[in-house]
Amino acid sequence: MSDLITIALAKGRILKETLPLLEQAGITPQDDLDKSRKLIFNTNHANINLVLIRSADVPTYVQYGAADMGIAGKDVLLEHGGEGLYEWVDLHIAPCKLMTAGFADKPLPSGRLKVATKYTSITKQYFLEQRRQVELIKLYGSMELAPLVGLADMIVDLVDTGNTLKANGLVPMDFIMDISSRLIVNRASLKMKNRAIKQVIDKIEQAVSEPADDLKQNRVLL
Ligand code: PRT
Ligand code: MG
Repeated sequence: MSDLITIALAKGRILKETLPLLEQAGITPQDDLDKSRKLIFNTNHANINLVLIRSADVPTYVQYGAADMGIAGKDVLLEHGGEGLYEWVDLHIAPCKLMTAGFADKPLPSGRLKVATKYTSITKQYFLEQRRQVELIKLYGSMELAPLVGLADMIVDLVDTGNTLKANGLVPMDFIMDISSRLIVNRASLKMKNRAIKQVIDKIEQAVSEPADDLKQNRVLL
């Protein structure tokens, strides 16, 4: 019998794009992941289970082998650090850009910039490379509010359509990096359950390279 493989999936916006990809890979959950309150799901494959967790927790589950593989945003992976796991393939789903943003018409202070973000690790690295002294203010969401209430001069956040910034009177400024979701694999699982893991990876890689028509529309193809 094949080894049991657990795949960690992120709730929220990544899930919407993950489900058609899994479907295309021939992996079908037995319940409706969007509606169910369950956290562990069986699939049409007796040896493949899914767990549904917060996006930021996906690398942690995979790092410790509680899940053999997972799907998470590059932003989340960079913040996590990537210990104990391989970043296997770019799935090209949930694409967006990490950017700095602020007021269009307000000059930035000449001294230390106050930058609010959820992405403190990437942001610290970015401003280090820019040789710019900044004070980082860690937030867990709604970064756009910070400049409006004087908490920060600037934010670093993900931008997709730009509508959220616009709705709050802010503009995107400097591009930091492109972000998309990646398939990650636990290092020990890859060794111990090599055959079963490789089978799942192959299915997913094939789905990525041969997307169904309805998938293509949602994806940035390189
Ligand atoms: O929201 P919650 O705290 O519950 O969890 P989460 O933020 O971790 O999950 P979720 O569902 O928001 O998904 C986050 C993941 O989706 C990120 O880690 C990215 O890899 C990916 N992703 C892709 C995005 C966006 N696009 C995106 N636009 N995550 C967040 N946003 C937010 C952004 O932070 C900003 O508030 O959407 C807003 C900007 O969107 P536009 O279209 O208005 O520019
Ligand atoms: Mg969110």
